[in-house]
Amino acid sequence: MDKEIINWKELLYPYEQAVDELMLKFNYIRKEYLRLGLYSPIESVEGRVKSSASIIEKVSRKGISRCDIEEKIEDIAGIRLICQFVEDIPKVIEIIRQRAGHDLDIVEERDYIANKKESGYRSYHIIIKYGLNTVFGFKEVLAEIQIRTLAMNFWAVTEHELNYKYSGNLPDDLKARLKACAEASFNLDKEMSTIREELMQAEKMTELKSSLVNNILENIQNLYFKLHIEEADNMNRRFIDLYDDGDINKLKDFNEQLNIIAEMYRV
Ligand code: 0O2
Repeated sequence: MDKEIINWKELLYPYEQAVDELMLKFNYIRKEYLRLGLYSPIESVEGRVKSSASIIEKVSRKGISRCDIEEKIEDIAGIRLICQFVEDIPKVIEIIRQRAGHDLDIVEERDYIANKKESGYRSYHIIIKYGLNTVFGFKEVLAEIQIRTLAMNFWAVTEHELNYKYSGNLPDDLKARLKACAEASFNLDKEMSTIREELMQAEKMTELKSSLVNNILENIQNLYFKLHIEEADNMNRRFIDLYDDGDINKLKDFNEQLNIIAEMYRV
């Protein structure tokens, strides 16, 4: 292996700039969603520059020449985008893909969610090429964006710490327990998504019901105003019965009938 001294400060500085810029950009995406009163698929943004020790470890583990560090180590600059739900992940991937050719280029995508790693690790990785304007001119660096849920992140951080403590030699029983935890946390993600879907359906039904009720009441009131008192009374009684019954489809039918009657009296 080549033995020249590496000026780590010089080498890592552009990566610090890349991490700072990318974190700012992704935080602004989140802010913009919130400013518009929308749900943000990005829950939080993290970033780090790989330590020189960790780069050296990877270089020797992978047999990479030191002069190829910048070309072969793709995660010197690392960004982590944490999502609340699994279904947010494709949305975040799309946000990044749409920026390709603008302020970044996509080098490779690795789907460790569809194809989990042997350890149980799940995340979606996108390797990007990111352009920087430095004092010395334009420079492109590689960066790795990891997209994962809160549950995937909890697992990965814990497993990473344990691996560090055991210097990468986790005992077999611990490995097996961690794998089981990875499955449990993936099932938790799936269950949370189902619950969220049900909640959204319930919300939709509540919105539909309140818009139907508003329309019905407006039509009944208009009948009164136009002095079709008997008809209005009759409709009001039917509405109260249907409302108590709680069947949204009957309420929908009734709303349509009322719309027709309201149209008739409008002429
Ligand atoms: P750190 O501290 O995050 O920098 P590799 O051979 O796995 O080291 P490769 O093939 O170049 O690396 O890329 P890969 O596997 O797509 O992504 C590497 C990064 O993904 C790792 O960086 C971890 O952050 C994460 N990762 C990959 N596999 C696992 C895993 O089994 N468990 C956990 N907890 N994280 C994983 P580093 O350099 O390992 O660590």
